[in-house]
Amino acid sequence: MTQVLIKGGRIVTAVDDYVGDILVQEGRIEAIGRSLSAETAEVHDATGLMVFPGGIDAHVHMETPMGNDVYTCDTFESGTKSAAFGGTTTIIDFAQQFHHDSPKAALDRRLAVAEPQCSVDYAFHVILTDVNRDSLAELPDLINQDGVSSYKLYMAYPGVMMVDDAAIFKTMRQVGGHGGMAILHAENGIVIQTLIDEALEQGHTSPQYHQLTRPRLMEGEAAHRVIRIAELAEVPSYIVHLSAKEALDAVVEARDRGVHAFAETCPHYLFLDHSEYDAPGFEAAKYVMTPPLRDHECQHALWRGLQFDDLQLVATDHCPFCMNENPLGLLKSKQFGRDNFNRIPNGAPGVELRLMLLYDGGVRAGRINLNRFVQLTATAPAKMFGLFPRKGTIAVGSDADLVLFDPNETHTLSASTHHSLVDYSLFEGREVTGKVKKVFLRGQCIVDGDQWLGRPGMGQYQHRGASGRVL
Ligand code: DUC
Ligand code: ZN
Repeated sequence: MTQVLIKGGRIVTAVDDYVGDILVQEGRIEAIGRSLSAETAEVHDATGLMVFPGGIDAHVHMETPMGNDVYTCDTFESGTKSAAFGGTTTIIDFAQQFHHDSPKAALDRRLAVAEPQCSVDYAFHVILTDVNRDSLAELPDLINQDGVSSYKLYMAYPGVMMVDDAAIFKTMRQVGGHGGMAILHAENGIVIQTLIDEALEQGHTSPQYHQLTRPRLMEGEAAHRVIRIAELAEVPSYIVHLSAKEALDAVVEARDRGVHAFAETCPHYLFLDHSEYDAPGFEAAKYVMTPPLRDHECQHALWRGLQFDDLQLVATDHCPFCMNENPLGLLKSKQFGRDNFNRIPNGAPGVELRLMLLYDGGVRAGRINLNRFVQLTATAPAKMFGLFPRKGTIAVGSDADLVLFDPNETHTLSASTHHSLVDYSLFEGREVTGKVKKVFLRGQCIVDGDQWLGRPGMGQYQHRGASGRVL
C-alpha cells in the first residue's frame, strides 16, 4: 500500500487555514491531523510552506488547430508539464466539433491525442460549431456517459466558429435538463468583423489594430444578450475570458436579479493593460489575444468582481504561439500574421504562472485573501465544472492533488525558465514572491523544486458531473 505523509504544512482551503499533517493512501487523502505517523510512508517535510489543493485551470488550448493549419505550440506533453510546474494538477481543454462532424467524435479524437501525453489530470469542454438535430441529440449521452457537462459556443469569429443566437438557445435548452451548461465566448462577431474589414481596407495591418477593432462595448453587448438567452432557457450561463467592464456589468446586473450568470477572467486582464499595444513593430503581437487587453477602469472592475464573487474563477486561456518562426515553424508562430493583424494567431501563454501571479499580485497585494485565492484557482473551478469534491479541496477522500508553496521565495518570471515550448512570456522579468516547491498528483510527487518527476500518460481523464449548479 503506497503511503505519503506531508508533515507540518500550513493547509489552506477555500475555508480553512491551519497547520497539520496529511496522510495519503493510494492517491487519496486518508487522514488529516496533528502528529500523524505511518511507518512505511514516504515523508515530505512541509514546515514553513503552504499546502494548497492542486490548481484547476478550466481554460487551456494544448496542440489545438486554430484554422489555416495553425496550431498552438504546446503539445499535451509540454503543456501539462508546464501546468504542473505552476501548481496546476487538472486542466480542462477543448474538443472542437467541425462542420458536419459529431460532438462525440470530436471528444474521441482529442482523447486519443491527450491520453498518452498528459502528465496532469484532464477533461474537455466540447466546442459546438454545427448545432443541428443530430448533434443536439448526442449531447445527453455525452453528459451522462462521457462526463462532458460544458459546451462552448462562440459569438465571435463569423464564418469560422461563430454560431447564431438560435443555436445558443437550442443548445442551452438541450443540455440544461441533463446538468449541462453552455460556456460562451461573448463578443459581437458581426460588428467586430465590420471594424476589422474597414481597418484592413484603410491599410491598417499592424497588431495594434487587433485591439482597436474589438471594443469593450461589443463584449458587453454579447454578454448581455447571452445572459438573457440563458434566462429564457432557464439555465445557468458562463462567460469565458471576461475582460471588459461592460460585460461584467451585465453579469452583475443579472446576478442582482437572482439569475445564475457566471464568468471567469484571466491573469493577463488583471495584470496587463492596453498600453502593451504601444510596443514597437511586431512586438505587440505577443498581446494579440481575444478579447484584447483593456484599460485600468476594466482592471479595477475585474478585481472588484473577484472580491465580490461576481467573477467566480481565474483561468489562463493558455493558447501559446511562438513569436519567432523557428524552431517550431510558421504554423505555430505569431509570424503567420506579420502582414495582417487579422491573421495573427489569437492567444497567449500562461498556464504555468496563474498561481504565482495571483498569489503575488492578489494575496500579497491585499486584493484577495488566501482562502479566496484557493477558491478562485481550485475550488470554484472544481465546483463549476463537476469535479468537486474529488478535486478542488483538501479533505479526507479527495484526490491528493497538492501544492507545497513557499510564500516568501522571490523569483523572476521568464521564458528562459518556464516549461512551455513557447518562446516568450507575457510577464518577462517580472519579480514575484511566492513559489511552487512541490506538486503531488494523486499522491505522486511530480515536481520537486526544479526536478521533473512526472511522466506522460500518468494524467487521467476526468468524467465530470453537472456544470454550473453552484449556489
Ligand atoms: N481567444 C484567444 O485568445 N485564444 C483562443 C481563442 C480565443 O477566443
Ligand atoms: Zn480560449
